[in-house]
Amino acid sequence: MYTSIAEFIQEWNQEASSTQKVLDGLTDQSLQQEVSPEDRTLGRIAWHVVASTPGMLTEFGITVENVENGDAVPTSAKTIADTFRKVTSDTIEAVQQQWTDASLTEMKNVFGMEMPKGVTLSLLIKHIIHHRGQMTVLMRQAGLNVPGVYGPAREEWSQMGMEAPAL
Ligand code: NI
Repeated sequence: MYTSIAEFIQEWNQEASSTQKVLDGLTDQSLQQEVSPEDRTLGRIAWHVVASTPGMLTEFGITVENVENGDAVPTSAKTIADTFRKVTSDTIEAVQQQWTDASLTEMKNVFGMEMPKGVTLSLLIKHIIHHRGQMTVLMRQAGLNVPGVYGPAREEWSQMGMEAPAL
């Protein structure tokens, strides 16, 4: 749970920028990549990350612009990545303008559960991290380069002139 808006913004900036790198690495064709015909495609997961962020903020009681056509996955990877850039800055602006450090301890019913507002912001970030992990696996399956998230990705070791650790 966050106890200050500044703490949230700092973590949001880090996680949004890693997520942006993943989204910027997608190609139009890769959006069709799927783990099975019954599961979300890479494009649908990517668009879910983008569109669900203002959706969750709205559930938390924050006024923010929704993503247009949130149900229809764009065919352009660039549209998805560019929309996330806007969602990222809208999120920072809305939280900074509408909540204060003191409001983070207020309780709020979110998705049927009572929780402090400072916890809702943790959920927002955890949700993105969860789906970002799924996206990097589908990116491997699609044959794309994967950007490092919490450490170098396989291809980044060789760019540094080093071998990736065995495990
Ligand atoms: Ni989700």
